[in-house]
Formats: sequence, structure tokens, C-alpha cells
Amino acid sequence: MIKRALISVSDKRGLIDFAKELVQLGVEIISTGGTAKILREANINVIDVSEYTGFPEIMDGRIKTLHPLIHGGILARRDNKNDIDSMEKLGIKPIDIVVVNLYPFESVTKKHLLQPSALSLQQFLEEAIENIDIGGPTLLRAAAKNYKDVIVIVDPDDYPSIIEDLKKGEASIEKRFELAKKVFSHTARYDALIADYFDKISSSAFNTQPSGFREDWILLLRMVQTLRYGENPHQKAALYALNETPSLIDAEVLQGKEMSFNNYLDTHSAVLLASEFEEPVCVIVKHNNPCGVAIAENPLDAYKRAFECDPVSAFGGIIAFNRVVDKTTAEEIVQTFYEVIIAPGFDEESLKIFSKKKNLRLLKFPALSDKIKPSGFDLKRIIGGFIVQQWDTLEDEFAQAKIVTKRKPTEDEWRALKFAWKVCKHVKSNAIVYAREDRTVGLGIGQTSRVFSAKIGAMHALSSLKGTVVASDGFFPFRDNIDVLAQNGVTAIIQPGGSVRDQEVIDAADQYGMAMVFTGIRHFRH
Ligand code: 93A
Repeated sequence: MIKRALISVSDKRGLIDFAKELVQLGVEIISTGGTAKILREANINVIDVSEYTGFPEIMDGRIKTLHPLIHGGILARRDNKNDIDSMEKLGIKPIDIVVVNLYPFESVTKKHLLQPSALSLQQFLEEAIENIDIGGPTLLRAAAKNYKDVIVIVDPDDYPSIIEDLKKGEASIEKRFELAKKVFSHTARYDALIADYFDKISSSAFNTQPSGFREDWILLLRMVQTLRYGENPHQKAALYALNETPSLIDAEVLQGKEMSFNNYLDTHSAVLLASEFEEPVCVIVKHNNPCGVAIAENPLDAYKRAFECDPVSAFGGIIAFNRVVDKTTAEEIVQTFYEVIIAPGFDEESLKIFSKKKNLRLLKFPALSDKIKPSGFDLKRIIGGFIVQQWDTLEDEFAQAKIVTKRKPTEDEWRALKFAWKVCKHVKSNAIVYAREDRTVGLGIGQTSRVFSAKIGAMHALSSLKGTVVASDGFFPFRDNIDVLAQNGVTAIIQPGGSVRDQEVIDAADQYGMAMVFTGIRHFRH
């Protein structure tokens, strides 16, 4: 004879109908806070667990049902004299049916993976911890262990068939055994999910490794989508997101074709370079290198200056701005074919103009209006593993800068040197950047010798290099570079310094009356 039910459910599906039927069958219902509230609102008679045990729900509900009056009532063997004596002595009443489903640990932790940037790892962990159900599995396992005397229901889909059974009389022993089996596999899976989550989080939420790297920072990894192909059409590819903000993956695609593998690479580089500047800047990137960078009072002029640096290479490139793009800038941009434009925003009129270029991808990335500090670490693959490093970001690029030549840079030269230095950090090594104070004029990119980059940068320049400055991402190993730069009319140089032949290089600069600054910082980019 079923007299008493304990109901404590997080998934309230089907609850009211089921409880109504139980009441009609003369069953007394005991419930935890939230469940009792819903039943009461549906005019169903219910006793609170706290009233039943005489012990309040405490610690934000962490302890609700963990009480001998509850667990004794579930675990007592109805045909065991000892158990019956204990019940009588201690006032424990039998509980015949236990209906429990657990805190939604699985859906909460899944949500963390779907919105990786919503909270910090610590906050994720705290939310996950509070969703580890303790009392629920204890009730379920106790009832399942005593399946001979107790009906246990973990799945709301089983409510109707149990009601049917009870209306006919009793649930069979076979049925109760099946329900118990379901419970044990359910709680086993529940614990496995928790263990798996803990494994993923591991020590990362608490410790940093001696090297400064969080041991498994990469593990909260989520595949966002497959990409059409990789760098080349025969390479399959996909896009993955980490639990980081800002995230380029969160940039809003306002129009255009799907972003490609190479688009992501180039856009990433363009964004990092654009974010170096406080002034309105335009960065044009091609094959992961800048081919024109300029600052101005407004995006339009910045674009025109950047484009002038190398209009041939700009074709098919990626453009990044750190200001909202307006109509006039859009009108100018659509004269040339580009793959992607990324900016903190686009005004209405510019959107109309861009909309005529159906394939052009427009990405709105509000983070671009401030200096972007990528979180986590930079990573590159090698056969059998990957190498990880901190991002190439510094608080102050010029903290250690010193003038090494007889002549000091003029104010104009200083402005140009600082501009060139910021750009050169984002150019593949060996990088030689010829610049004026507001624009690049010649870029020597990715050569295997620095002097080749110096020569190629000059070759690329469309305008005169007279009075320009040069930034070099690494030191000059020989004076030949200085000779090339001087021949091209360069008046000031910024470079890390640190070569064994620094003195030879300084002497050469002095000989030409150049000003030279050593930054003490190197910016290789491989
Ligand atoms: O916090 S608990 O681990 N401690 C308990 O004593 C306890 N008893 C039942 N969680 C506990 N429960 C769970 O509360 C149940 O498994 C169920 O998921 C939930 C129902 O709470 P409420 O009725 O307040 O919505």
C-alpha cells in the first residue's frame, strides 16, 4: 500500500498532473521548497520537508533532504524486524515512492561551452559547483537500493505508467527493479559528467605553471563551424573558439560571403595592427602583412594615404579601421576590390554603399575602438605538438629607448619613428618599414636577409623616400643596411640594437648625419 511520496524535482515537467493523481490515490506528498511551492500553487496538498523533519532547509538549499527521518523512511526494509524496531523507536515513517530529478549540471556546463566568453573560468566553476546535486542522488540511490519496498522515479516520462500501475494496485517487482536500474545508470552518468568537467578545468582555475602558462588554458575549446577550406582548397579546415574576450569570432558579419581561413588570419593581423593606434588609422593587409598603414584626422584620409602606399598590393586585401566607417570612406573603398572590411561600426549610409558589393565581407567589431589586449596565449603548430608564447604586447614600447647617434631625432622624425615602430612589429621578419609621420611609404617584408628587406622596401616605394624614417624589427648586423638607407634618403632609424657590430652601425649613421634610436626591444614575427 502506497501511503507516502517524496517529490523533489528540478525538471518540473508533468509534475502537477502526476501529483494530482497521487493525491487522488490517497498518497501524502512531502516536497522540497521549489517543488512544494509549485504544487501548492496548483492547490495540491503538500508537506514541506522542513516541517516533516522539524529541521529547516539550510545553506542556500545545500541541505534539504539529508535527514534520518527521510532516509530512514526510504531505506527501511519493511520485512526486517530490526529496521521496523528502529522506525518505531525513532518515529520514522515509511516513504514508499521517491520522485527526484537532479540539478541541471549538464545543461549549465554545456551553456558555458556555448558562450565561452560570458564568464571567467572561476565564475563558470562556481556556477557548476552549485549545480552538483548531493541530496538528490542520495535520495535516488537510497530508493533504488531499496527497490523491493520503494518505487523510484528519476524520469518524468515514467509518471503515467506508474499512475496506471497504482490505479490497478501495485507496481510489479520487475518494474521497480527496472526503475532502480535506470536510477543507477542516471547517477553514474551524472557523476561521470562532473568528473569530466573537473578534468577539463583541472588545476587551471587555480594555478599558474612556473612558466606563467595556465596548464590547460586551451581546453575549454569549442568548434564554431567548419570552413570551406584551409589555406588552399585541398585542405579541410574549421574554426574553433576559446573562452576569451575580446574574440574576433564574436565580430558581427553584416554582409558578404562566409569568412575564409585566410580571411581570418589576415583580419586578425589587420585588427592587431590597427589597435596599436589611438588616432584614426587605416590598415590594409595582404597575405598576413600590411601593405599600407596610415593615420589621419578621419577614416577617409587615413584610407587614401594607406592605399597610396601600395595600390597594386591593396587589391584583394583586408582593411581594418579603428573608427566607424562613414559614407565618403565607403565610396572611396568600393572603387577597389577588397575581401574584408573590419571596423568598430559602419554608419547607415556606408552600409547602403557597401551593400552593392554583395561578396564584400563587413565585420563589425566594437573592440577595435580601444586598444585590444588579446587574452590567453599565442600558439603555433609544429609536428607532434605546438609552441605557445605570450602575445607580443608591451605596456610601453619606448620605455628603454635611447638615442645612440650624435644627432637627435627632430620632433617630426620622432613622430615618424614611433609610427614606423608600431607598424614594423606587425610585419613579417625581416621587416624594414619606410615611413613618414602619418603613413608607410615602403615596406620590406619577410626576406631572409635584412639588407634584402631594406632594398625591396625601397623598390616598392611609389613616392620619394627622401626625408623618410625607417623601423627595423631586429638589429642591423652590418653597416651595409645603413648605406642602403642613406642612399635612399632616410634621415632617422629606429631599431632594437644589440648587435656585436652596433658601434660600426652607429658610426655609419653618424657619418651620414642620421639620427638613430635603440629600443632595446625586438619584434620578430615569423
Ligand atoms: O542541494 S542539494 O544537494 N541538497 C539536498 O539536500 C537536496 N535535496 C533535494 N539538493 C537537493 N535536492 C535537489 O533539489 C533535488 O535533486 C532536486 O533537483 C532539487 C529540487 O529543489 P526544489 O524543490 O527546491 O526546486
